[in-house]
Amino acid sequence: MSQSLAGARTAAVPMAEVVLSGDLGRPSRLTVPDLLAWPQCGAEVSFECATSGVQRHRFTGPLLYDVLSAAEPGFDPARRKDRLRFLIAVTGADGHHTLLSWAEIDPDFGRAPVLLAVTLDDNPLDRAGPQLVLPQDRCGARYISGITAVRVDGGYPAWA
Ligand SMILES: Nc1nc2c(c(=O)[nH]1)N[C@H]1C(S)=C(S)[C@@H](COP(=O)(O)O)O[C@H]1N2
Ligand SMILES: [Mo]
Repeated sequence: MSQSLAGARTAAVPMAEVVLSGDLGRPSRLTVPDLLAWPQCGAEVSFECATSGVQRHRFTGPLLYDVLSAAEPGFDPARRKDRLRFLIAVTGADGHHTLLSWAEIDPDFGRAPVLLAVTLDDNPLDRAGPQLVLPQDRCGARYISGITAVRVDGGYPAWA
């Protein structure tokens, strides 16, 4: 096969991208290789699935907190109370989604070491897209795979 044909085949399977949007000074689109730019953490986790029982996996990737902090959320970092209004919505390719509070992953509050995983059991997630890893969760339902969008929203409470 010619070089150009091989290249065309590779290009035909687009690399997954995560759209970072919302109340951010620096919104962006990130591929899994882009996520290697942050310090990588590892997590050996087990979680229970309501339908398939207990699963154990090893994940690596950057902290969600680090990636979102670099995108400059629209709060004053010096004012801790300002951060408490912020929510993080994470969406998978199949539409499965969940919400986290900013405070849940903030080192001044919940300090949950939530990852945007780029490997699952030593396999890269370049094509599938990153997976949300929440070592503190007993249940697997928030381990969203094939993440396509992460939206940060500081509009809560809506009645303020
Ligand atoms: N995108 C996406 N991620 C998902 C789900 C899903 O339906 N869609 N299911 C969740 C649930 S309920 C569990 S238990 C874990 C592990 O699911 P698996 O056994 O299908 O891998 O993935 C989570 N991540
Ligand atoms: Mo599940």
